[in-house]
Parts: sequence; structure tokens; C-alpha cells
Amino acid sequence: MTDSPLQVLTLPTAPYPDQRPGTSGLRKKVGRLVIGQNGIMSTPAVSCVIRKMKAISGIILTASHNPGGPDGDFGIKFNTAKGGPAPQAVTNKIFQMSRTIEEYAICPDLRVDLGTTGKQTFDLENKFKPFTVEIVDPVESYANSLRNIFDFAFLKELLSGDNHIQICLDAMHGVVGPYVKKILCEELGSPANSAINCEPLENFGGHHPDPNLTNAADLVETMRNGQYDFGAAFDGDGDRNMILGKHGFFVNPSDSVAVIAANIFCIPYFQHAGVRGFARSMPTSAALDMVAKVTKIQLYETPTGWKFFGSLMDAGRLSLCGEESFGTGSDHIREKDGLWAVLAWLSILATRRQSVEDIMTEHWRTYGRNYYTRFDYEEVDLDAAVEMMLDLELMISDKAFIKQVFTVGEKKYQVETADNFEYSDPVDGTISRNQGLRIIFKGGSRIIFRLGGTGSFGVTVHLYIDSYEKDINKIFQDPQVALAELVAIALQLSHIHERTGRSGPTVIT
Ligand code: VG1
Ligand code: CO
Repeated sequence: MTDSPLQVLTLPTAPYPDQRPGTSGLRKKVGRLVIGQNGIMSTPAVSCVIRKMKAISGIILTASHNPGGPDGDFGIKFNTAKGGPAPQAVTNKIFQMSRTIEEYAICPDLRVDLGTTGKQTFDLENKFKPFTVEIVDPVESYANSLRNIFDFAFLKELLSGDNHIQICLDAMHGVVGPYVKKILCEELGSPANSAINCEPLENFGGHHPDPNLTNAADLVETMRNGQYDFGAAFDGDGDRNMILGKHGFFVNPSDSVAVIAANIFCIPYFQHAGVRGFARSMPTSAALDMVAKVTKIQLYETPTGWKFFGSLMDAGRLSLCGEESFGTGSDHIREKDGLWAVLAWLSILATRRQSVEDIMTEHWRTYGRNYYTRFDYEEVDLDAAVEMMLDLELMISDKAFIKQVFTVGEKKYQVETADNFEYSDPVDGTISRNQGLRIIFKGGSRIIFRLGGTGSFGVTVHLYIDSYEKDINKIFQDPQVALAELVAIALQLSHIHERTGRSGPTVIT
């Protein structure tokens, strides 16, 4: 408490015409702020706290999986009262308002002690009375919710019992470090050496905190020698995850959500709550569809971005979902949740007592394998990318394109359908157009082109390719080999290298 009221200044400002938020913005009068201790809280933990405290909304200052810090990106996520990313109707409104902003209030002498948990109350002038800031333990509420979802005693046995496995979790110097240490190490008994890069750093140690084979290559290397049975990496704000098995066996994210779906009752939460539906983003492979079909559970195909899942969850139609971009989660919150995905996998390992690789290959034997790869061309000139997409759309919407046959070597692919993906939200009917160009061949193989919306310079062109194989003699190939023909067709159709001036993608998953 301060003695005399602190001065509030009103400063003139001018609109920024280019502040369209990807997911973010805020304009409520704030009487109470809740902040994670030392300013740290993961995106899934924020979602959890918003829901628990019935907050009106939340702001997460993060560039998520982008490289961050003084020489990197900065970002703002805005989540609504349900705990999930704001829908486009909200972000459009924020964008509009950002163009007419005339003043903002700031209190230059306000000093909040971010290091001490508890409430701090400030006596401010005029409309902000009373102003309370509550500093909370960033892990506590979130850990509590995980305790209600998973069987911690069972997981403790897996990680520190007589017959325990060894795990290696790489927080990539993002915010998940404290969660890993507290939940996996302190509580579930995994030894301290299983938590690597677990000190959050403002520039992520100069690395790009995106958990994929390129940016988390160190973890893949660490896993190679076979010391660890299970590995995982997280992105800067803790909502993404990459799952690895012994010797660095890679679990594709599209497969990961399918495996969790097929083993969903290894997770106590679903035994109680039941399973209402599965969902995946459009570019995610149809591995989850195969499980949905067998289990007769409804499957939804949504555009890219977690906000589309939120609407289904709020309506009680969705329990488990995933994106090919290393996002996995459930309706316990309204964000993808990296640590949740790890505990989900550990629950499966604890129940089945098989290796990650055995679980994955058995899954392919049962359901067939959806070969998958994604090529990213990052920081491409926006105009060149947009033009390429327009030309592609023109080409695929030509009637003559349908039924066209492409022959590469011995393989033939006949186009069955092609479109620009459009989604009508089954809950409120909102239509989202222009969500990616799809070319679907007979038998279900797909080539998808989509422009990313989270980069900060130029644009990322995503090329997604997948193909289904049910012949068990053909399910053990390298995806790059299995998909080589489709890749060749995609490159030839789009002329992406010529159009972008690149000789190849920046990241291959
Ligand atoms: C990317 C991914 C998408 C994910 C989004 C946010 O978007 O493709 O699946 O939901 O990032 O992830 P885009 O539009 O750039 O392709 V995060 O970790 O930044 O919240
Ligand atoms: Co993220």
C-alpha cells in the first residue's frame, strides 16, 4: 500500500494502422490483475487459471514458438473468458479499434513486486479504483488440474519405481522449465538430469524454441544413444510438444493424437468424463479419423488454429484434438498443452509397458499408416506467396484439373477433388474461408498449400503432404521416401522454388 495516491498521466498517441492481432488485444477496465510469479506462466496454465478464477480474459506476452528476446520476436495472445484464443470476430474488432486509438492511461510510478506471491493493492487516481495485483504461483493451479486428470501415483511408479523408465524433457529455455521441475521431477520423482534447458531465458539461449526435428535437433541427438526411453520438447510458451522414443524414434504429431485417441482410457479423466468427439486441423493427417471410425466417435475437421476447437469444446462436442504443428490437447482447458501431452503418453506407457516405438508400430499395423511430411518455406516475400496461391487456386478450380492423372515413376495419382478449404462452425454457423488449398487424390493422398499466420516477417508457405498406406509390408518406410512422388508433384504444380526464389524448404518435418 502506498500513502498518497499515485499520479496518473494521460498521453496523446496516434493509431498504428498495421496492428492486426493474430490472436490478441484488450480493452476492459481492469480492477484486478493476476500475474504469474516473476512474470512467468505457460499458455496452458494461463488458460487453466482464467477458467478457474472465472477471469474476464487474459493476455499472454509471448511470441510462442518464434525466436524471441531483444533480437527476436515479441507477441501478444489474447484469450477470452473460456480460456482460449479469441475468435476472429473479437480480434477483428480489436484490429478496428487499434486504428482509431486516441489515448491510453499509464501509471509510470506504479511498482509491482513480481517476485512475491500474494495481493498488492494500489491507490490510483480516478477510474481504476481499487487496483489490485495478485501474484500467483504459476505452477500450482495448473498442477492441481493435472492431478485430477492423471493418476499421479501410477505415473510416479513409472518414473521412479523399481522398474522405472528414463525420460528427457527439453524446455528449450521457454516457460515450461519450472513446470517440468516441479511436476515431473519433484512430484513424480524423475531425476534432475531428466530436465534439460529448464531455466527460462529471455532470448531462449539464442535458440528457436520450436519443438521439431530441426530446432530441437540437440534433443534428438541426446536421445540417440539409447540412455532415455522417452523424450519430449516444448515451445517457448509451453503449448507445443514433440514426442520421441528411445534412440530418437520420432512420433509425428498427427500420429501422436491418434495414439492418444486409441488409448484414451489410459487417462483417468476420460474414464470419468467420457469421450464426446475428436478433432484435428485440416492439414493434420487422417490418422485420427481412422481411430474415430473404429471407435465410432464423431470426428471434426477444422481450420488451423486452436480457437476452432474451443467452440466445439464449449458446446460439449469435443474431448481430444490435435494439430500437425505439434499441438495436442483436450477439453480440460482451451489451449493446446505440451505437458498434458507428455503425461498422456506416459500414462499410455505406464499402462502398456511397451516402448514408444512398439506402441507406434502396433498402431500402424492396426489402423494403417498415414505418411506425413510438412515443408516450410519461411520468411517468403508476401506478394510472391500470395500470387503463387492465387495462380494455384485458379489452376485447381478449373474443371479440367479434376480427374487429371499424375504419373511419377510407377505411381499414378488421380485428382479426386480440389478446393480452397472452407469451414462452417457446427455450433454457431460462423464461416471461415480461405483456409488452405487442397488437392485430394483417389485413395485419400493429399497435397495442401497454406500461408501461415504467425510469422513476423514475410510469410511462411506451408506445404503439407500425406498418404495412407494399409499394406503392413509397406508401413515401415522413411516418410520422405514414401512421399517422394507426391512431393515431386507438389513442387511441379506450384513451381514453389521458382516463385519464392528458394532452392528448398527451411524446415522439413
Ligand atoms: C501455426 C501452426 C498452427 C498453430 C499456430 C499457433 O500457425 O500452423 O497449427 O495453431 O501456429 O501455435 P500458422 O498460421 O503460422 O501456420 V503457437 O505455439 O504460436 O500458439
Ligand atoms: Co506456442
